[in-house]
Amino acid sequence: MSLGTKYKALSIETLPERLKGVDVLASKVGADSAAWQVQEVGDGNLNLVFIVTGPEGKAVVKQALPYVRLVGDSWPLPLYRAFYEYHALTRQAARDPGSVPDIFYFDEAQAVIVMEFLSPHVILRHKLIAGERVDGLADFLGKFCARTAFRGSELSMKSGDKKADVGLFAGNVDIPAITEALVFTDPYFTAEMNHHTEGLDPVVAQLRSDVALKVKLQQAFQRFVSNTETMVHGDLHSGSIMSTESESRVIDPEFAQYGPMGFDIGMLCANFLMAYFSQPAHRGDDLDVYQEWILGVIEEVCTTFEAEFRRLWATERTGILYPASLFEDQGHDSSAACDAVLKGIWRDAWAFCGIEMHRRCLSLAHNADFEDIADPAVRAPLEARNLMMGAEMIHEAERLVDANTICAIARDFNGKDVL
Ligand code: SR1
Ligand code: MG
Repeated sequence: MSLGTKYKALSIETLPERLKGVDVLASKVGADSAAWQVQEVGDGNLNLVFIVTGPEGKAVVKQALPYVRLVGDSWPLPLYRAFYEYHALTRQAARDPGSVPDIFYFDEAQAVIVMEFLSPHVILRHKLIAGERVDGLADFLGKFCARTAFRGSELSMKSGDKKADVGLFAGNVDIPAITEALVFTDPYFTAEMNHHTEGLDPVVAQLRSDVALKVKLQQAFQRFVSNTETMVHGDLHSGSIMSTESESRVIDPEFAQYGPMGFDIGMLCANFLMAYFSQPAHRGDDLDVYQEWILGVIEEVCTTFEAEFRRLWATERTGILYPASLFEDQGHDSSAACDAVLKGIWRDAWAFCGIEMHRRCLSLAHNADFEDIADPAVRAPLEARNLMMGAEMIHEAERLVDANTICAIARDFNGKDVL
């Protein structure tokens, strides 16, 4: 059933009437739409998100707005992002089964996706601010990043399928353009929508005058826009993950595009590092223990990623790249080739990581880890540690060996007065 060809934003009041004919939704929550209760819970920067509760259950209805919610209708944004989100979700579900919510229905004209209501999951970022732990988190995320990276590339896919998919996602222009501006460009000059905590000016001036840094980060940017080796989630931060005490899912892939394999894991590690640096403002006696738990998650995400990537390399290398015909079939070990591919992934990942650490403090769309710290005098020195470590990540990306080293650098900055 179609909801009509002319787009109209849903509201709490209109949703039951407009979606009552969507059989799959009725089957999840109950057919009597008059009994549905609707809450709007979207707390992201872009979309409407409704929870529909009926006599038989709950479902989530997500609808794109024709503008950036965070800014308002002065910043129009195409509805087609729901189309890419839907297609990204179906690919992630195939590449890492169970990693994303079940999708029940998609209406392209209305930019509406109806999906599974996850319960008792909450946004991971809120858990990290509250000092909560999630069992199995690192294993889940490391495998998600490795499986989606590997299985979305020509290490695994048929070349024709991969090319068709790159073509499909190439239509997603305006959403990656947000990343191109807000992540890779705006932090490094006085762009219009930028803001940063008072007191950070000396650090910001230092970063913006560091020409070698700008060269490195623009090289990473060049790889981001030019290298279409796999389908990336494109916005994998702790607000795009929902967790219980022991189960997690990845949500919100509307920024999906074909890009470098190291992008998602780099962004993800950046968000754990920002959680780490913000903790002194959120914790009491358990500060050290909880910060070490976060670093443990980073290390395990990375070791799990490597192990899973190597497992897939050994068992699922069915694409045109590094074929067995050139290696194993000739009696040649391909592990040196796998090492080289991983080395490139980590080089990219650490640079993207440092850039994400910068953008969340310097351009539009900061994160709650720092923003929830009400007192700028407390927030600024913590953000300064994060910013300076970000710069080191970008400068040193090619030389950083492993997550152990990253965590050692984080501990070092965590004990420094940078301002
Ligand atoms: C204008 S959108 C700002 C940010 O929100 C999204 O979640 C992405 O992170 C984007 O960069
Ligand atoms: Mg999002």
